[in-house]
Amino acid sequence: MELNIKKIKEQAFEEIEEIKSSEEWQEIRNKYFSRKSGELAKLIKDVKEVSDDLKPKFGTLVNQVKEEIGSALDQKWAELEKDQSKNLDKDFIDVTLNIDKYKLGHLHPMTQIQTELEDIFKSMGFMILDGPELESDYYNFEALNIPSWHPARDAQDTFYVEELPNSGKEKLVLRTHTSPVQVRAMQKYGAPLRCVVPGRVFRNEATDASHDHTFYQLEGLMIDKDISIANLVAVMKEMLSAIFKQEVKVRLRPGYFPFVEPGFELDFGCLICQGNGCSVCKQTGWIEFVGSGMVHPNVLKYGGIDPDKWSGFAFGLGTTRLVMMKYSIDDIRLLQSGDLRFLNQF
Ligand code: FA5
Repeated sequence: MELNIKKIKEQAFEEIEEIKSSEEWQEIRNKYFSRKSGELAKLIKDVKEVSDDLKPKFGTLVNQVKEEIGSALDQKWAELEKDQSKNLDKDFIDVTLNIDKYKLGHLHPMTQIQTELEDIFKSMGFMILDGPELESDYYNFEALNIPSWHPARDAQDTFYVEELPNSGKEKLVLRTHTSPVQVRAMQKYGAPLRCVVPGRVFRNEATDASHDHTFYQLEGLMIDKDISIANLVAVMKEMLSAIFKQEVKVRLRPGYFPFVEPGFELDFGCLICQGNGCSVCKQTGWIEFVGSGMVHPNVLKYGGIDPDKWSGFAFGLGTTRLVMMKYSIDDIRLLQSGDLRFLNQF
């Protein structure tokens, strides 16, 4: 009996020494401590079989071995836990690690400003509309009071799409401005009407630091009873102050556009020199920014709106120029260059 107890103790210690995982630990623990079939339970049964005078001796011995195996198992468990936390240290992921290498993209500065403008106008009750970039000659010119013989067509030369002979299709042009959506919106929604139309426009012209062949505009139109130039100025000031986060001065100069009467060029006070004169404002203290005016009665009629009952203002601002001013960009062509060294600055 004594020999058997010794053998089981040695075997248990050997097996505990070999344990590598919590699963193995559990297996060995069951092997010795299981109440029904465990090795120690078997030894206790054997003690019951021995003569009464030997029972205390073997009983004490079995309890002693039971304690020794139990504490060897406890010690092994502590070692396993320590190893596990060492492994966790090895697998640790530093979530604060600088991931500059994998830079996420971002919105183009044009899109950023366009979204900002849309939010500002939405807050003043304007709808955001869209129109076709490939536009009919009719909406781009005719319906804006610019018939085919009109000299104003020269100011906005564009790219014409060749018609198929006898196709009966409308003559198409790459739109030169966002103004064609004025008449489209009037026809669709009638009066009263408040909308802005952001979008891309095209002109057949030589490029320089402030002119591109493809650029962005935002058209604005407000038609209601008793609309006056004061409404136009108020809306422009509100929009500029929201974009530049400071109060901005505006001024109107007479300007000619066949689809407005009277027409204006609207300038704003240069924010780079605060109106004192610099190279950006060409020493004038003012930046040319928006074509605008009161919608011409003929255009209202093209849109199906009675000019005796309704009046309105319209404007077309150069969004690309606004972006240049906001971020002090000195060459418009950079914006469409696709050059990441430029774009990553925004
Ligand atoms: C027009 O396009 C008129 N449709 C604006 C208008 C709308 C007037 C409603 C009255 C009522 P203009 O050609 O001036 O106007 O262009 C408007 C703005 O677009 C300019 O003030 C300027 O900011 C911008 N712009 C014009 N040409 C270019 C160009 N080549 N490159 C970049 N921006 C330009």
